[in-house]
Amino acid sequence: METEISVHDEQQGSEVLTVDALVTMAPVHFSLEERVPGVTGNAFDLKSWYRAWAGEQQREPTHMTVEAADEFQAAIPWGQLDRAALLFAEEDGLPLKKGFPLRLYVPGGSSECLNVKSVKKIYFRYNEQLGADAEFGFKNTVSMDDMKKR
Ligand SMILES: Nc1nc2c(c(=O)[nH]1)N[C@H]1C(S)=C(S)[C@@H](COP(=O)(O)O)O[C@H]1N2
Ligand SMILES: [Mo]
Repeated sequence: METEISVHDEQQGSEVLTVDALVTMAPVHFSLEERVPGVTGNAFDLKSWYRAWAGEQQREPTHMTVEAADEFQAAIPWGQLDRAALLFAEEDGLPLKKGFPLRLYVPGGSSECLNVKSVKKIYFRYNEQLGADAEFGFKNTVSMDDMKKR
C-alpha cells in the first residue's frame, strides 16, 4: 500500500517522505485521545514535526493546505493549528483502518470537516491574503491553481 506523502513548502522546497520517515522525525508523539476525546490511536504533533523538518530558522507559514487521496482538501490558517495532530496508527500499532496512511486532526478547529483522511500532500504556504478562515472541500470546488498562483 502507498504510504508516501509529498510535502511542499514555498520557502523550503518539496520532498516526498514515507509515513515512517515522518513519524521518526516527529519529536512529540502521544495518544490522540489526549487532544481529541474519544478518538484513539498513535499521533504526532504537527507543528513540532514541521519545525524539525523545515529547521528552526524558518519563518512560520501563514496556512497549511492538506490534500487527500480522494482530492478532498482543507486549507487552515497556521494560528488554528497549535494542537493539530497527524494520526498514523491504531492504538495497537497497526495501520489505520480509516484514513490510512495518515489523518489530520485539528482540535479546537472550526469544523470536524478539517480532519482530512488519507493525506497525500501537505503544502505550507506564506500568504496572509489566504485569509483567517479555514476552508475545506473537494479540489475542484476550491481552486488550488488560483491559490498556488497568488
Ligand atoms: N479524505 C477525506 N477526508 C475527509 C472527508 C472526505 O470526504 N475525504 N470528509 C471530511 C468531513 S466533511 C468530515 S465531517 C469528516 C468525517 O469524519 P469521519 O469519517 O471520521 O466521520 O472527515 C473529513 N475528512
Ligand atoms: Mo463534514
